[in-house]
Amino acid sequence: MALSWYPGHMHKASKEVIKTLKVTQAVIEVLDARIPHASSNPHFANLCASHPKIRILNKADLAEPRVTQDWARYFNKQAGSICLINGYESPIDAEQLILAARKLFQANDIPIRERQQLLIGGIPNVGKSTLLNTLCSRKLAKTGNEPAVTKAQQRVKLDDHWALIDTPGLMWPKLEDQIGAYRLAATGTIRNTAVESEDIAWFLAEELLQHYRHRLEQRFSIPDDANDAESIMEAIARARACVKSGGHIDWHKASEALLNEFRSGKLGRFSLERPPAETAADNQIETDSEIS
Ligand SMILES: Nc1nc2c(ncn2[C@@H]2O[C@H](COP(=O)(O)OP(=O)(O)OP(=O)(O)O)[C@@H](O)[C@H]2O)c(=O)[nH]1
Ligand SMILES: [Mg+2]
Repeated sequence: MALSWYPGHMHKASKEVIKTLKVTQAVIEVLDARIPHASSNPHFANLCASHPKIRILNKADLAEPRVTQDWARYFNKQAGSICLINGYESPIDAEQLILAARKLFQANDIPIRERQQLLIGGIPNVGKSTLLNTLCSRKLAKTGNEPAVTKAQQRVKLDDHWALIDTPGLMWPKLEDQIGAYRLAATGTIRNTAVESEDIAWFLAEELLQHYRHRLEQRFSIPDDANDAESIMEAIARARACVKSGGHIDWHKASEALLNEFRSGKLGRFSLERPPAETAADNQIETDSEIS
């Protein structure tokens, strides 16, 4: 079944975003560094198509550093776009953000007024409110490890000249790109109640088997002949004792185990997407042996 998740509050929140964009000259688009393409909301991109953007590749501590750098180069080449990398390992600070905003304004001939505001937008659970708290060095916005924590816009002053507006995470009505939708679900953007964890885990097992087999082998003792999602999930079930009475595999528990270990970073750092390549050779995703 096709994945989709567009609860009513997001429709309302997107109308509020449209209003705020009218009095905001630039936006901060927060992307998930593991899936920068899938985590870019096309509806939000349309709403702020004419606004210069600071793109933040967030949760960079969960992605492969070299691939994240490739994405940053890709976004920096786009007109009206500056890209910063942020994560728990090396968080950006207010000074860096203001410097980037000044550069963006200058490059786009936007006069820097006495007071400016930047709207922070993006999909749910990508770390927008955490970023705001980090930049302000105070816990001003509510955060949480589930999508749709922020329900209303919140404006905070970064300093005497710059303010930030945190917004609720937005999805869009129809997820045309279903691979992207599954990647969003795998990283925890879509509410658990809107997806079957087994579907998502099987999709993830296949993606990881293709590009990160070595990691799976190391963590879950995957047998050499395992070559499909079912055998991977079976090995995970055994490694994590997800077995019901009578020795039957508890597929649901095994799915939750894989998703939890992937989302928390216990399984390692993953980049599930690469930037569009200039040449076909650049576009190849490395296999484990090339990554290490
Ligand atoms: N590993 C890692 N986790 C992060 C990072 N930033 C945020 N998180 C976690 O991601 C989860 C979501 O963070 P929030 O800041 O609430 O995300 P949000 O985008 O505001 O989410 P909504 O308000 O639901 O749209 C929380 O569990 C954070 O601790 C990061 O840089 N690295
Ligand atoms: Mg939030």
